[in-house]
Amino acid sequence: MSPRGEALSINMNRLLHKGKALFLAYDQGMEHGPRDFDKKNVDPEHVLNIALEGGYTGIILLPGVAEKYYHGAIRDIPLIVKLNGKTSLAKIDPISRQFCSVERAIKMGASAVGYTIYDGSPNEPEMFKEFGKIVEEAHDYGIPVIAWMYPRGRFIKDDESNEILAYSARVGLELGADVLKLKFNGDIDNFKWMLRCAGRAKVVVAGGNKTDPKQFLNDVSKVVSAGAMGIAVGRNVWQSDRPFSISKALRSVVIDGKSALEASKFLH
Ligand code: FBP
Repeated sequence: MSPRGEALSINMNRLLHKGKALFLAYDQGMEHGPRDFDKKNVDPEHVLNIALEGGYTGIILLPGVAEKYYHGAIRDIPLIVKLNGKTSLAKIDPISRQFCSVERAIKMGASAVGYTIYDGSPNEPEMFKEFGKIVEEAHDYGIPVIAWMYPRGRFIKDDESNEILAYSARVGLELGADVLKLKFNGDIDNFKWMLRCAGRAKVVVAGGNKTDPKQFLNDVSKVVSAGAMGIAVGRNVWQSDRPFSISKALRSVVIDGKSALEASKFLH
């Protein structure tokens, strides 16, 4: 129900092109710090321009950058505001608290909101509670919620094991997320099982550290063919020497359904 009482459906279409998602993530300045940046990509305008020229279907920002930079032509790209975040400085049990409301994100122009959940952390209950409230509020406004499902903490021995990844997929569904951002560990059969566990929640795959572009395209092609709705990528694009070329290649795989081999022509 909306704040006025009428039922609203969740509008995901604004974030998709041909039913697929190509999201550019740029929240690493808080999560990892400026060590991820060089003189070019430290400037949000540069990365927002990659998102615009590269034909991304969504840009993921924290509220500070969104408020100061999501203006003008860039507003053609749907905005996804991350409502929580943490630095890599505090060596405590993983927890990421909300510091932006759904309402504030909507005022910035958000078409969706995002939230990281460290499932398995001793602080999991706090994040679950906060996330539940976010889902309720966002759905009142008819916008989707994306959950970064990142199992982490002293009880998680291997955050990329098949079992833990599939567990995260199910937890995200149970918590009410519309889209789950999950990692791919290279085991495509397990990835298909993760999709089954995610049920009607859609899945986008996280990028990770910058890697060989051809290998990255291969992985993207595999997960999209298996049924992922798309990807949410950051460093593999804006840390690249040729961010526009890799963007074209990713778009042709994710949106146009081309093979990794066909798409690799954009890399030359
Ligand atoms: P990348 O493609 O650069 O890995 O970005 C995806 C992302 O989920 C970001 O949204 C977030 O800042 C980062 O990864 C979190 O990474 P970590 O695994 O270090 O927590």
